Amino acid sequence: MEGLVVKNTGSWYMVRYQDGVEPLACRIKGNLRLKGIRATNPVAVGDMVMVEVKADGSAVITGIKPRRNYIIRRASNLSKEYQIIASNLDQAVLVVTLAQPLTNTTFIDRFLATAEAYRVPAVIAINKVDLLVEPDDRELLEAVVYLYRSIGYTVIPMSTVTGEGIDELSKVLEGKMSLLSGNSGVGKSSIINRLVPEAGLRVGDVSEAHHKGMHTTTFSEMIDLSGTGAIIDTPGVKSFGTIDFEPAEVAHYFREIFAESANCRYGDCTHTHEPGCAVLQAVEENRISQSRYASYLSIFEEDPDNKYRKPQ
Ligand SMILES: Nc1nc2c(ncn2[C@@H]2O[C@H](COP(=O)(O)OP(=O)(O)OP(=O)(O)O)[C@@H](O)[C@H]2O)c(=O)[nH]1
Ligand SMILES: [Mg+2]
Ligand SMILES: [Zn+2]
Repeated sequence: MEGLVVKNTGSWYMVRYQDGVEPLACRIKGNLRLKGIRATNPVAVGDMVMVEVKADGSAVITGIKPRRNYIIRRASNLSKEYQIIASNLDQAVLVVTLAQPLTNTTFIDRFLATAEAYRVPAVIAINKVDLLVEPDDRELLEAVVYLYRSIGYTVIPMSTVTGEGIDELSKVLEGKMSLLSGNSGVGKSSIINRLVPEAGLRVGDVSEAHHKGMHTTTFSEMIDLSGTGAIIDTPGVKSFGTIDFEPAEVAHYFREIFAESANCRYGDCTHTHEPGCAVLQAVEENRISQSRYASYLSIFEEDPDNKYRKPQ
């Protein structure tokens, strides 16, 4: 039979094969692991899978149907292993915070670039805006909202404490299969609990929220929304390594850099040092943000597979 993977608990995969029936706990067939040789998880939440139920009642995933799309990250910056975060998505919501903790812009931009590369529309939710009360914090919030909206992304400032932005997020999620991703402690599970109170997801303790390496959610799980659609809660990720980007492709995944690159003198411009580079000029003139450009460069410089080296 066939089913949808709704939860991954490490060694078990919960597969929904019929509406209104408890999902079936499945193992993976041994040789399925070998096929996804570099993936730490050959099967991801969102996958449609083939399941075989044995005579003894145990269930085994024997195959994965082709994925429409997925979000993937390098397990760590230097690692060759990758992790498929979720598959078959209508959109990915990146949850970021500008305080407790501060999400760094490189992380945001690498996530967005990956979403572009794998053709998953991305939305940015800026959570915990209730904590941004000082004028400096409000200014930072405005700047971040302006930056990403000007590039063309939907940005939703929100708070699970005051309820700000919850209705707007609800509308964006309606009828869609969405991934919720971001650093640990930004409030992904809190957001889902606010949207679907009966989900009862575990959220981090306020007093422990700042401790490094604390992950409250340890497994990915799909939760049905109250209306139509579903949302996938995921464990927080610390860094976001991009996978297999050809150097010449990277600019394609930064919308505003790509638009500007049409005006570069050389067709194979890497936008790092070339004369007549329209991107460098736009950075100089603040039409492309320094932080976005720095993120663009970081993909070249930190990617171990990168064949491109900056001239000394
Ligand atoms: N001030 C404030 N705190 C929030 C808000 N949303 C969540 N929190 C708190 O942030 C902490 C972390 O929330 P979680 O929902 O566990 O965060 P998470 O992103 O699911 O974290 P992981 O599961 O570790 O990836 C908890 O103490 C929440 O109560 C918010 O809008 N404002
Ligand atoms: Mg969580
Ligand atoms: Zn250029």
